[in-house]
Amino acid sequence: MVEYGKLLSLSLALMAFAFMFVSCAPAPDNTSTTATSTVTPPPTQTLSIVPRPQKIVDLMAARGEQDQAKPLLKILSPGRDAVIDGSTVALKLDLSGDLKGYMPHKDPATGKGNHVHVILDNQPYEAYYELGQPFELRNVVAGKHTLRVFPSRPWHESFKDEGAFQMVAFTVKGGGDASKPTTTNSGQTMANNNSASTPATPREGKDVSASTAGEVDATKPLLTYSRPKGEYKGEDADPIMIDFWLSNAKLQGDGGEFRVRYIVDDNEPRFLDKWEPIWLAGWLSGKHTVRLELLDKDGRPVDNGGYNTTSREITIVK
Ligand SMILES: [Cu+2]
Repeated sequence: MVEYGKLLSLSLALMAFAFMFVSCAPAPDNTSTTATSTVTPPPTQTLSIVPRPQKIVDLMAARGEQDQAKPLLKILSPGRDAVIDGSTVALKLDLSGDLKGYMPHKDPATGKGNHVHVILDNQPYEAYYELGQPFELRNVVAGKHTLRVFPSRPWHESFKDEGAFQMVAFTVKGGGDASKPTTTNSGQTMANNNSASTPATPREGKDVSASTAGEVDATKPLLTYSRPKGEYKGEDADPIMIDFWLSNAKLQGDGGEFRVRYIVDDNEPRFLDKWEPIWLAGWLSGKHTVRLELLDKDGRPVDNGGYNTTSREITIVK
């Protein structure tokens, strides 16, 4: 009897254990099956190319001839292969050429205007408005860097004439703190409050992310990503322009052999065979990635220091 009692309590314990296990295990399966069958699938984004928006067409008409300008940009500072002590790099540009009234300047009322796109290494560009004042790149880390510049319009479309684009390589000694995070998008114009050398007038400038140059060859085909970047809100959120600069490469639709491939999120790749901006409509609110790549005639990516394949995350707020 004693033996039987032991056996009984053991089997009761085993049954209790088994019951606990059974009652816990299947639960997640059941709930997930129920959930997937009732949730509406997320809407898919279908982008299409649309004409240049009418408000930009109207703006161009109001600007007179300046969109036919042939601006020439020169980088006065930093000099070619300059070695700079410290983490602040002052950029000075000279703008000449057939300007037809084109001049960078931010309208204080609208916060918009012609400006120059300034690209350190392969980071997103910064806007430079008042060329009479140097533009400071702050917190630049030690090492080799490249700067690329080209003139742009208030809606961020670049001028594409020969001589509009310039690139220079330079080296920073000392440099900024690589562990410091990227500064906020709190505005393009910031007074330098943290040193005794605070200029009397606020200077344009920006803290930059930590990066160094790619092994880029200025004589080889080079795709410079310009737009889109950052956040797009309200009426600016649809359509959105894709724009880039091409050096030493002609696209197939322009009589050359190269193509530009763009990929939005994980959609199928699409191709650009003419060097001109496109406007894409149909964006959904949220974060998206836009990737631009330069391809050779066989459809293979053309490497140039890693700059010819660039992805940016953008945010659409509708
Ligand atoms: Cu711009």
